Amino acid sequence: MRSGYVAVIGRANAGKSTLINVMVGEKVSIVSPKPQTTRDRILGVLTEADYQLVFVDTPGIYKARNALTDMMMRTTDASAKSVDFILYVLDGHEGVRGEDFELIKKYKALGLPMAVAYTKIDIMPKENIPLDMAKFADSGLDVDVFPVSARKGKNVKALKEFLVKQMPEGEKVFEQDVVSDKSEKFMISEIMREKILLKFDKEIPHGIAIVINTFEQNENGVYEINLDIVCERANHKAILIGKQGKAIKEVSSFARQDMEKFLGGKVFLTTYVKVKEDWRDRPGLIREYGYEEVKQD
Ligand SMILES: Nc1nc2c(ncn2[C@@H]2O[C@H](COP(=O)(O)OP(=O)(O)OP(=O)(O)O)[C@@H](O)[C@H]2O)c(=O)[nH]1
Ligand SMILES: [Mg+2]
Repeated sequence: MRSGYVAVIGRANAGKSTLINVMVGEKVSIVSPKPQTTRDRILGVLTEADYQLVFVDTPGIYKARNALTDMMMRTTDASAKSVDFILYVLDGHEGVRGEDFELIKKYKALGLPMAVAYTKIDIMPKENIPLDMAKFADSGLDVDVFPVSARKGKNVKALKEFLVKQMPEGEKVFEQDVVSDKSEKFMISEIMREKILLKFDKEIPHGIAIVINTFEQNENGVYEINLDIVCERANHKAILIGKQGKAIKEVSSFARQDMEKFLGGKVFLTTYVKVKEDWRDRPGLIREYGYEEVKQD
């Protein structure tokens, strides 16, 4: 049996979470077209008869601008340590940048084996792929590069098989049926945040935290979920609620449908919008909203 941890690292919005979800075969991490979607270290576990791959999803690398993003960047750096392998994810359709080489060098310096997943090849001109591969060859970085499309599932199997071969011999770390280290409650709050990321623009989704007040199943088997959507400004609150509550109703309805799919049962969802000025710069509130720094273990 081969088993081990693969830290999945890269710039914000590169496609890390999408790739992990596809490899695990279940949605363990939310996805959106906006940077800084993932805020926590999330484990996604893939178990087969002869191997277990534990993917470590991480917050995308982004210029930190507040205490929360600062903490997210520390989480990413800590997550890259004490793993068996680092998979650097690069958005192929955006092209390889000098910054990517710098980051690959930085993580290579940790002394761990590493490869690159060059993703989103389904939405880019095919002729750019060999040009970028040549850039890698010229960079002098000795690293395997896998062009893939997580969305179309292209080359994902080859990448998976490669990763399995890189894992040490050993027993599984997680039981057969475990796909994530996160609780149902965590996933519920993430589903809510995902729908907000998808519906609202600019700073609004980035300034959101979700607080679950109630999460229980009543005698009829219905999940009763009550949560707060915390935003940073009174004008954000007005936009989140919308005219006659239209916006919040719509986003809550999308979230409820996904929660029902995830929990496999009916959900009764109530949402409230609250304002906490600049909570992303207030360590006490950051902690209260469930964001904890991951220390190297
Ligand atoms: N066309 C295409 N889109 C993709 C692919 N992989 C990811 N995306 C899209 O890219 C965007 C970002 O994907 P995520 O998986 O959230 O990216 P991430 O690297 O986890 O982002 P952060 O958590 O913000 O760092 C989403 O809109 C995805 O649907 C792919 O293979 N093809
Ligand atoms: Mg992500």
